[in-house]
Amino acid sequence: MNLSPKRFLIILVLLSLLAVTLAACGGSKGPQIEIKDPWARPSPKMATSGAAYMIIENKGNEDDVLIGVEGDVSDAVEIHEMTIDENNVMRMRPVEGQRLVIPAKSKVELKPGGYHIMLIGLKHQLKEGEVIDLTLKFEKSGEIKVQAPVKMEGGMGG
Ligand SMILES: [Cu+2]
Repeated sequence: MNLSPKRFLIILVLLSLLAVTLAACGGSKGPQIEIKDPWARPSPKMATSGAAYMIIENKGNEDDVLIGVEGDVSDAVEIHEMTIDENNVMRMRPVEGQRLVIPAKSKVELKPGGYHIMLIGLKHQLKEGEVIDLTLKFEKSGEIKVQAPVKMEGGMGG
């Protein structure tokens, strides 16, 4: 193959264009977390704990992990999941290692009967109409603040 200086220059230009394109794609790499429909359940009068729910969507091309939640409505906040034991009894337990993986191009739904954010040691009763502040901590995306209105289940469609 005869590589004239002109051809060589064209190839060089094409290669550098390719490099620029790849770099641009690289910029959008990583997780891209979006929180949808956060809400918390009203707590019964004497209840010492409450629960909050939401949909955590990851539109990026890399997994992320929810590694903790902070809030000031309770003494502690834990990531929990509901499971059904051998006697068909529903139980909840803290998610192992407090690590909830949010896979790339996917979403994890926190909902009654499944994953939830447990508000342990409520400082006051959660009443409908109130809005609670939570800070979600992700391994790669960092902290994301969420405002969860307190409302009855299924209070809002969609
Ligand atoms: Cu729980």
